[in-house]
Amino acid sequence: MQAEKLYEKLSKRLIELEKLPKLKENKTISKHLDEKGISRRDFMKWAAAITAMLALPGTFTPLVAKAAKLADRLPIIWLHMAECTGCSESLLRTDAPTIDSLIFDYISLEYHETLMAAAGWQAEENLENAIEKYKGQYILMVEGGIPSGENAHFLTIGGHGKTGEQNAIDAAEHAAAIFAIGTCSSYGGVQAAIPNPTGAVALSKVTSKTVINVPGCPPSEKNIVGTLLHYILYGTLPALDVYNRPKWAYGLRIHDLCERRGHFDAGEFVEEFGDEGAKKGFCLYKVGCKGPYTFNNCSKNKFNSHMSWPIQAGHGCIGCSEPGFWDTMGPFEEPVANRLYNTVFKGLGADATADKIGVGLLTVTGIGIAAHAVISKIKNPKDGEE
Ligand code: FSX
Ligand code: SF4
Ligand code: F3S
Repeated sequence: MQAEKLYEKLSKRLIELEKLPKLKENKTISKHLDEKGISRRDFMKWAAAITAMLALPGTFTPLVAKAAKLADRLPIIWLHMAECTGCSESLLRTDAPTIDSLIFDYISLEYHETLMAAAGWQAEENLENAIEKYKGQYILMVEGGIPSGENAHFLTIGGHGKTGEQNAIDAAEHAAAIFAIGTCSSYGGVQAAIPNPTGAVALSKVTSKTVINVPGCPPSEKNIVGTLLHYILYGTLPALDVYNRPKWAYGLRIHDLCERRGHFDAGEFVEEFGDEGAKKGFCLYKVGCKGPYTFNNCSKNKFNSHMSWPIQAGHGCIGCSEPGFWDTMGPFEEPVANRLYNTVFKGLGADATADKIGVGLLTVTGIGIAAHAVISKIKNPKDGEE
């Protein structure tokens, strides 16, 4: 769609949203941010960054800012299943709250087990009331894998002892949009690792409705907030990849966005942790980096108030936003080498060296790294495996 037409469409959507009542007695977002010491200038800088992240032209920044202001018009129900709560923590527990985490303070979070004061019977009633009151309007966000079928009892919640699976099914039924937050909810996660004793599955396995996956263990706060703002802006689902991940966030591989990529192309690798190559910031492929098989934008968004990300910190990517990574990407500090694995590159497991990985991936993705890979082969006499 042409930019002007899209601008018009999104503006109209926001005008409609603006007519909806505020769901809680909120201060304006400017006042909310002001009280936390965040200036309007910082807010607009943040809106510009989100605009770029959502692959929209810079002229859309005022629309993104407005979408953030209207974030209190849509009710959100956030359920916890089997997980570590790291996804919520990624968003909420920063020492100096970022604008992303403050947006979550500001939205109308009707139900969130970690944050609410209610417990037991009262919590259960709150959930039922929120579903009833906002039928067909609420956004459902679910964190955690879901013990299912005959194992569903492994996750039993609340006064009436409902299973997590039943809660997820009931909440999904009347949701306007459904987001699986984190790898556990997107694909089952750590509790679904072999032998999966609780029969944990992805949210998409317990509902027939479309689920947008926002994986990562945990996902970055920007990907969580970006997903929400995208929905506020468009009111429709984003373009998705084969695993139902938004393409704006998961369209490229870690390897394509990596600051160490130049070293991969030049055949400069860390051979073991702590060596000279590690000190020089060389590529981590040989110490297990799974960046070539993992789709996410971590290098752009980073974690801990956007401070760092795994590869910047000196460890390879462990593939945490791919399905079944606990089983398929390990051992985490060894290269994939000759093992088979089960990502979108299924069957590409016969790669013995980093150079071959480059060539192998080229045939699948068409991304032009063959020339570099061939050059690095020639230039890399220390690589004796060939
Ligand atoms: Fe899973 Fe979220 Fe990993 Fe943890 O709860 S994606 S275990 S970071 O936190 O679901
Ligand atoms: Fe970066 Fe890992 Fe790719 Fe090396 S293998 S360039 S460290 S993503
Ligand atoms: Fe996960 Fe790899 Fe990013 S391990 S956090 S997808 S760098």
